[in-house]
Amino acid sequence: MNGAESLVRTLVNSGVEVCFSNPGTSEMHFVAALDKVDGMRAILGLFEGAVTGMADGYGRMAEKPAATLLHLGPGLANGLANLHNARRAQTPLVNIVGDHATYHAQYDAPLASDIAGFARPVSGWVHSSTSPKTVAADGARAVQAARSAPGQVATLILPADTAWLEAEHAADALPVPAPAAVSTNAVDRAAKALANGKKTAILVRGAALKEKGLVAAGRIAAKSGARIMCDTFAPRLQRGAGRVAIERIPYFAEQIVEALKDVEQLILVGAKPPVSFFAYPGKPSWCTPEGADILYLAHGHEDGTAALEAVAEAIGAPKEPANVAPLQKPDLPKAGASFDQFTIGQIVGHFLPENAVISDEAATSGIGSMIATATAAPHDHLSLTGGSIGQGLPLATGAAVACPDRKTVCLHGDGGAMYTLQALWTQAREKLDVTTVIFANRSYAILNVELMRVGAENPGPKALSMLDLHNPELNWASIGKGMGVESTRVETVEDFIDAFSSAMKQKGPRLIEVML
Ligand SMILES: Cc1ncc(C[n+]2csc(CCOP(=O)(O)OP(=O)(O)O)c2C)c(N)n1
Repeated sequence: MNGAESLVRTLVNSGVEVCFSNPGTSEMHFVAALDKVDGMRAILGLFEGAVTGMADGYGRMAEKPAATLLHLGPGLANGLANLHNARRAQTPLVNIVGDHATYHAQYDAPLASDIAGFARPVSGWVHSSTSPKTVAADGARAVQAARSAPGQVATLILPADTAWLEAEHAADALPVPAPAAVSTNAVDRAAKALANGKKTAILVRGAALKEKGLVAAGRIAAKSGARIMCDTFAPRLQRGAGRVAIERIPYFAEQIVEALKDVEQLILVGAKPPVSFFAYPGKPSWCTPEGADILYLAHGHEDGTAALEAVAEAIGAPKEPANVAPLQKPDLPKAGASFDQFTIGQIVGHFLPENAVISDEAATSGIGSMIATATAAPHDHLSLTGGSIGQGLPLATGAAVACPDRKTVCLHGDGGAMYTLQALWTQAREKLDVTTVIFANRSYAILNVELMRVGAENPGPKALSMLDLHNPELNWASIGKGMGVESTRVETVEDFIDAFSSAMKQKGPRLIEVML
C-alpha cells in the first residue's frame, strides 16, 4: 500500500465518507487510491471555492468532517474564501492539499508556493507530511483536530512522494474529544445572575442552537424572562413550528444597539459579544450597552447545551419552554399580488417541506423568507457566517450530500451566486435534491446601501456601475440549464407558486430565477 492509499483508508476508518475534490498532477495517487478503498464517496467540484463550500455545508449538517482534495497552493487559494466561512462557522473539515514531491521543492517549479502560509489563517491545525510512513497517522490526527469541539478546519499537506511511496499500514481512528463540560462555577454564576432582577439576554451559538439547546434556553426564558438571541449569521439554527423561537441580532450597528439597549447583563453560550459587521464613521463597533455585565456561561469548546440545561435545572425552570413557534404556514399571496421578496417568502414558507435545510445567502432579499418561515414547517437554517459571499450554492450542495432524505432549499442573491455557480454542475452530476431560488435584482443591492452608510458622497456613474449587474444581463435560467439543472425564470406570483410547489414535490436539482 502506498501513502495515498494508507491515507484514504485512515480517513474511512476515522468516519470520513466524502471527499470533495478538484485534483491535479500532484494528487493523482490520492485519486487512484479512491478506487482501491471502499467507503469514500468522491465528488468533483469545478472550482475550489465550490469544493470548500460543499465541505462546509456537509460538515455543518453531518456534524463530522468531509475531506477536500485541492491542488497545491493555487488550488487552496481558490478555496480560501469558503474556508474562511467554514472557519467562522467552526465547521469540522479535513482540508487535504497536494504538494510537489519533497525533493522537488528545491527547484522552485512553477506551481511551488507557500502552501502552509495560505492555509494558516483559515486552519486551526496545519501539518505537512514528511514521509509515506507517517501519512496515515497524520491523517488520523487531522480528523481528530477537525472534530475537536467546536470544530475547525484541519489542513493536511500531502507531498506527492509521500503519497506514491510505500507506506506501512492505515491508522485507526483516534478518539474524538467530546465538548468539555462547563464548570459548576459558570452554571452557578449564570443561575444567580438570572435571579438578580436585571434585564438579561442570553446569546447562543454553535450546537446549542439545535432543538435540545433551544428547549433548555426556552425553559430559562419561561422562568426568568431572559431574552434568547443568536448571531445575525448563525452557522446552523433549527427553527420553524414546534421550535423555540430565538431573536436574531440585526445586521447594522445602530439596529444592534437599539435591539440591545435595555440589556443589563449578557450571558454568552459559545458566542462572543456582538459587534457591528463593519466600522462606519460615527457609528459604534462595540454593541453591548455600556455598563452591561458580560458572563461566559459556555465557551466555544464547551458543551453549551448541557450548560443551558444545568442552568434551567438550577433556577427551577418549568419543563415547558417559552416562545415555542406555532405551526402557521403563511397563506399564499393572491394572484396578481406584487412579486417581491415578501410574497416570494410567503410561498417558500407555505410549501417548505418538513425537515428541509435552507442555505440562505439571499442578502437584501432574505428578510421576506426569514419572516415567513418562522412558523413554517421545522427546518435547519444555514447562513453566511464569515460574510464572504459565494457560499450559498456550494453550502446547499454539501448539505444535500449530508442529508439525502431532506429537501435543501438555497435562497441566493444573483451577485453572490456568480462566485461559485459551478456548484450547480455538481448538483446535477450527483442528482442532489436542491432547489435554488435566485433573486435576480441585477444589482449588488446591499452595496448601494453601504455606499450611503459609509458616507461616500455623490457617487458618480463609475461608482454606481461597480454595483450594477444590468449590462449585460445575466440569464440564470440559461446558466442553470448549461450546468445540467432544470431551470426556469419566473416573473409573477402565480408562476412562482407553480415552479416552487412542483420543485418541492420533485426530487433532484431545480433552479428558479425570480425576476425582481
Ligand atoms: C468574497 C467577497 N467579495 C465581495 C464582497 C462584498 N459584497 C458584499 S455583498 C455583495 C453583493 C451581493 O450581491 P447579491 O448577492 O446580488 O445580493 P444583493 O445585495 O443584491 O441583495 C458584495 C460584492 C464580499 N462580502 N465577499
